[in-house]
Amino acid sequence: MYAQPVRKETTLSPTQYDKEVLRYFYKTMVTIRNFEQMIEKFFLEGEIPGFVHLYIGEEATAAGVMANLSNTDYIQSTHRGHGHTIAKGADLKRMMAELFGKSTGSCKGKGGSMHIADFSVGMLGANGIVGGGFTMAAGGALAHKMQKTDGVAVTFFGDGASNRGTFHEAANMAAAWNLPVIFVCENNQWASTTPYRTTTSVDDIADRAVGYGMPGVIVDGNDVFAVYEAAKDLVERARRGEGPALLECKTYRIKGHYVGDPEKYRTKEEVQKVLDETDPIPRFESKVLKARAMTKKELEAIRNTVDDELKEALEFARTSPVPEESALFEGLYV
Ligand SMILES: Cc1ncc(C[n+]2csc(CCOP(=O)(O)OP(=O)(O)O)c2C)c(N)n1
Repeated sequence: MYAQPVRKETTLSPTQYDKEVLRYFYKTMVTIRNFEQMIEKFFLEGEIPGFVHLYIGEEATAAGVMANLSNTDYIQSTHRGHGHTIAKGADLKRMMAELFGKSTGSCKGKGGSMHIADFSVGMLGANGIVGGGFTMAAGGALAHKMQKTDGVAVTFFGDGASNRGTFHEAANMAAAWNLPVIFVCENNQWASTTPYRTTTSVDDIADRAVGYGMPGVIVDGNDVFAVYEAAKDLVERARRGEGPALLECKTYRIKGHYVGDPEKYRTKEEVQKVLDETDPIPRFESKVLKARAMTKKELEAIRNTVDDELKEALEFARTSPVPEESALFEGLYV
């Protein structure tokens, strides 16, 4: 049996980190932020079709978890999936094209923002159905177990999704079958227009791990170091065959639930306070600079590379063709 969940903080100084990991953290977080700012702009201008949910403010969770995974590990994501997909290493050009609905997109332009998948990097798919991915991740973990690899599967989900039956069914099965799956809850305090505590009985989602006999860990989801170190322990444990775990990352959704959300349910001051105090990107910058683990020049060079890569991705997406009419019924499962 497991006791109550534990709260973990980072125990290492940035200088104890491999430089490549620090670079990955920063590049990933800045890429997600800038990619989404572009998407927001082009969606509002009508160039991107469909519906868009932004991950801005939650970048440290994707970067901290994914730094522990390789292309053969699986992830499964949500309607707010751009960050996970970028952090898992998906090709930016094909991803941008997918959002623009172009035939060169990772799903041939038929998935769009909420249904991006990129199997080449183990990204099994975003999902428009809240709570639709838990059992898929458990299935991915079962495949690893049956194939006797040391691969793991990670499923990301919101605090709202943790109240769906599929969470409980998958958590129970994963524990009963000792599957290498990590349940990562991104508790961003809101489920659409609903504040966390009005629909959820427990203070921490991680409390629920006890009921399924798996370890539960709580971290500051806006501290990429804390997320990385906590996820590392749980991923290594799963690789060793010690079973599933639940990691709750406390974070905050900076943007509206969807692009265009009038946000009548909260004040601008509430959002600004979180941005001023816990935005993961400036926090990372000041921490590595203070510890002299990275220089301003190194950070700037990374930001420039990200700008170049995003410009290239945008150009690729804009100049790609839309799918042919004849491709309309290709790739359908009936
Ligand atoms: C099964 C289902 N019910 C309702 C919805 C509508 N819906 C879309 S996102 C959302 C809120 C999800 O909240 P949470 O899981 O906390 O994720 P967040 O949006 O905060 O990232 C709802 C209710 C849906 N897409 N699927």
